Amino acid sequence: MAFRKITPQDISQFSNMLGDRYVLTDAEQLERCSHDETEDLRHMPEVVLQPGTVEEVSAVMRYCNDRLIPVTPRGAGTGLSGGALPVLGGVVLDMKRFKKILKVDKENFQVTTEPGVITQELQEVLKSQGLFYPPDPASKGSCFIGGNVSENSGGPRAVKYGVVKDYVLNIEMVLPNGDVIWTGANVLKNATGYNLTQLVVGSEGTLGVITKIVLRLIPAVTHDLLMLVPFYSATDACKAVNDIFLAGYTPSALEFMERDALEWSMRYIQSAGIDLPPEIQAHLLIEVDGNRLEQLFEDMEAISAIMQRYKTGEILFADSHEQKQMLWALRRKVGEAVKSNSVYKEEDTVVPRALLPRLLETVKRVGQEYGFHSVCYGHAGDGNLHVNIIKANMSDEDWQNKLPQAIRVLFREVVAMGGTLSGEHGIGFVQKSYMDIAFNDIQLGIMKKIKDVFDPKGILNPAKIFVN
Ligand code: 2HG
Ligand code: ZN
Repeated sequence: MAFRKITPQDISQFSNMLGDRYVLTDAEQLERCSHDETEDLRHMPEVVLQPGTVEEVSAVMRYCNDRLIPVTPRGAGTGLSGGALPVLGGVVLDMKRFKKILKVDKENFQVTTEPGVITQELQEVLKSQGLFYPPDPASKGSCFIGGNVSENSGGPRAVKYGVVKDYVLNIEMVLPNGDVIWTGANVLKNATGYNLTQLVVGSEGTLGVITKIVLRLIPAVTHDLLMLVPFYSATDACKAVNDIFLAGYTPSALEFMERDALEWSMRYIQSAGIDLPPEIQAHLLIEVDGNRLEQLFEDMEAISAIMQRYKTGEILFADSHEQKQMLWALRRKVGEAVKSNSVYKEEDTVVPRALLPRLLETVKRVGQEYGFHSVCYGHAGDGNLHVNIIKANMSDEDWQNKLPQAIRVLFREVVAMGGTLSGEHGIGFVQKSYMDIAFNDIQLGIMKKIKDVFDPKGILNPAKIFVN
């Protein structure tokens, strides 16, 4: 589909719809919306529009759909697969004005929110009312709940509480032609027609613009314990993960960090952090939570005994809120620390959990064969390993041409293990060329037909998820 460039007439029409102050063409705003947190990619929009109501979103979509102007929806711009990049120019639809928590229905354990609410702020408002919304992406302090729904985000607590999709009951969204629909109903069980809600969750802003979200909540949990277990071998750390579940325990978080990940994060946040003897190659950060503290101590004792079946260093039990905060800061800042340290490529591999040791060994073997260093960390409890490939002294030529071959080899081995390309960061723009490894033409054909049903002119978030 040949898209049309934006004209001065379009700009004046957008001003009529939204008001001048919400039609942004200045260099600073265009630059702000030209990137998200994905590596160092830039694609400039022609205009940034900031609608404030569903009706305004609908008017903009109808106008752009009729004139073949591409529209890229944007939340907080914390995405890691280029989902918010206006790769074909056109409009960035900045949803930051949709920042109201519309209704907390305590009795039904539900909340109705607009998409531009910061995830952690939503969680804190709910916690003050004894309600818990668990999904906690590393970027929770800045990411929008709408972006979390669009990417079906995860985070450390997914291992016990699940991911975003497990909490979304209903979505109001604006279709590319301007029609406004709800996808489901505000009920905990729903076997009525196709599940449009779950189809939209994780659709990366390619099927419609989310304007309201109804989330399921659970009762707040009162206690948690945290420990950091050092391992002499990174593979052993990965092996120890599944032993915990086989022994009947489900931690509320089970994070893996290679030595470099922790070391770089300590340097990045200038935290004295923790003692890191040279023989230690990896750590597991393990949390248990619940309402009976004595049970948690028993569980933690049992889990640390399981860990000590392997060669471990001195286990650090976080015995204060501050120490817990410090350990979580070290874990949550790894991504930023890597980004600040080097040009990198982030792969969000995921395999059946018991195969995590084999995944780590595969990453390191492919790195040997193709000459790249990797810093690995992530949600070991989900079998989800973030592989940060570090450019370091790799030539630009190899970085551009040889590395994609290495990534294809890695993804083919991941899929052969029963895994897939992304556990939580999505496909967006940067992973789309690998989709043929995970899906055949029939499967990709079905996905593209679904996209055509929602967006027959292909104007919404174009050039994402699929190669063509
Ligand atoms: C995490 O688990 C994030 O830390 C990855 O999902 C963050 O790669 C990043 O920047
Ligand atoms: Zn993650």
